[in-house]
Amino acid sequence: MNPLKAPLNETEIRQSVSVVRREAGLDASAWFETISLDESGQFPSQRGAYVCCYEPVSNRTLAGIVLFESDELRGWHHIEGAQARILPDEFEMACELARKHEGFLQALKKRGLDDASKVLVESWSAGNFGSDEEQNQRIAYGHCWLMNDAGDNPYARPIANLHPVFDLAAREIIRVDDFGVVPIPPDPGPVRRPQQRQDLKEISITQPDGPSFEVDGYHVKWHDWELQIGFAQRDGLVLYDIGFNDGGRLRPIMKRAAMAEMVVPYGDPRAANFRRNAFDTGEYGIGVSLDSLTLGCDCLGYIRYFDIWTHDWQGEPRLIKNAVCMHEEDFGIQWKYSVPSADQTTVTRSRRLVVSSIATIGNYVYGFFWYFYMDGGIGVEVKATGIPFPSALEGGKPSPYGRTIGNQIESHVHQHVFSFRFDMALDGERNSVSEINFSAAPVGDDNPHGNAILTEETRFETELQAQREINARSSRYWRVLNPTVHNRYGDPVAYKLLPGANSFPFQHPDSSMGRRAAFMYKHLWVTPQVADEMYPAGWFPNQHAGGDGLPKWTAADRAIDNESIVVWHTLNYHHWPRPEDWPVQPVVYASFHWMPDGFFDENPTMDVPHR
Ligand SMILES: [Cu+2]
Repeated sequence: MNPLKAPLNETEIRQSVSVVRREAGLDASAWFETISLDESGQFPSQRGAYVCCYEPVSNRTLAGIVLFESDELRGWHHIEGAQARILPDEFEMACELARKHEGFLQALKKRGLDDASKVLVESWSAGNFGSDEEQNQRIAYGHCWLMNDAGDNPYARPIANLHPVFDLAAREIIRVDDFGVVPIPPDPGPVRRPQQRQDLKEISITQPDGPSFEVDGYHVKWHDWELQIGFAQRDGLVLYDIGFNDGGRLRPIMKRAAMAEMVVPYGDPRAANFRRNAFDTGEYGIGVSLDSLTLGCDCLGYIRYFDIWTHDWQGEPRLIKNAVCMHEEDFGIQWKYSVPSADQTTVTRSRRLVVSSIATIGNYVYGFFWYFYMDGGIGVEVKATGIPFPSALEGGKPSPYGRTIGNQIESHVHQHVFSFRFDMALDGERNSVSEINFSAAPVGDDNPHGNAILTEETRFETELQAQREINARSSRYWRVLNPTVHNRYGDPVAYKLLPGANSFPFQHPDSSMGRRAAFMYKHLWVTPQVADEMYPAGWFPNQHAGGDGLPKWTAADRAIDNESIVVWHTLNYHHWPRPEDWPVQPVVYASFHWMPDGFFDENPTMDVPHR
């Protein structure tokens, strides 16, 4: 195990808090947005924590690095114009504020609601639409629901058009936006049902000889794969030093892989609904939202769990037991060939190593699944479930932007846009990226039968060339290659990034949302490895006006050919909700795949036991 990349432990979180409280000169009201492993690269041989604090009295966000061995604070500074993420503790605080606010209680009364304790108020990030309050205050927009008595679906009964607006720093409601009473949908939308079918027989997965992986701390060896499991408060699950043991030689593939940002823009322009644009990573944080997983429910089989330490806003450490799940799965056949004339069939089974974690953020639940296959493939899959954001029908009909999915309930068109970040290290530090496109050759002397298919590979030299979109028409994919290491056939060794089902954004690029999430307009970005270029919409998207992150960094059009590079892939799941998504959504999948593409000299699974 590389101890420098292990997640922070309880002692280190406590030490980070005490050093910052001692050294930073913060007001007593200041709280801790992030205490996470330092990955700045400034102190490569020491363990440290990146610490970010918010100070309400001055509306300032500040950050620096705590070094554990020397017990000191380095580089502490105010980040001009930055607004810290919204923490779960602030959600609770805001809900309590609303339940006691006279104007809000009156707005509830207008809707026939007398008991505010049954109303859930969530304080969503406000975005940045140019109002003064967004520039000078820490703002959140409330969304409200009447909770059901069973307590299993707080979102079933939306209270439409009612939005308390919070100043989270002052801990007060600055006004209550009320766009008019809409009847509250009547059904409590229970998720847990008294009648459950009895005809499903148990599936039991056993590994009598134990699993095929070995674990040393956070370091994992499985089949020919090696990797180290890591964690960041913001990214959640991080994978380090992914490599493949090829005939006794460990060949590096990626130095770091993680989901770096996700944003969910909604397509309803009315009332305050245009503000629904959650950056779940940058505005709330995936790591702090991870579930504690349960054997037999979240994960089935022979499971190795990893616990993770996170913290609350006072910096008090909080253990997420079983935050990361790892197991092996049988995955059907690996390969098969039959020779009927010889009555001979050869077949091998495929299996994969699964590393996953699940985050619950408000109404939605996201599973992040990483698959390592024996053939050298790496699968990345998001499983989205939970409760689609509901709104109440006005006048008995859905709006042009939504669809009826429940009794008096519509849900609006939206997208879940993920940005995955990969520090590449294919057989060494310096890599390049190319794009492959296929086309039909013109009919002519070289193509008399009109069947010829042309293959064109274009290698990117600089960042602006490498901002690319998917194209099913040309069967487009991208290759990461090492131009100085060659396979048996003399070609540079490479992995292909094969897009899966994907989509394009519909927000206008010059809209507030378009500027703030500009990364979503390209499915591929390639940048040089720079330690603090971690998040594609910048480090502080909350209330940010936009333009930060990938568009800002890549404007310099830096060289990326035969350099240390980062590959970013945008995965866009377009969601037009269905009645079948209600009251809780069956898992939907969004995924893509890395495949060796001349990295090996032949099928790397020829040694897998066959029959
Ligand atoms: Cu959705």
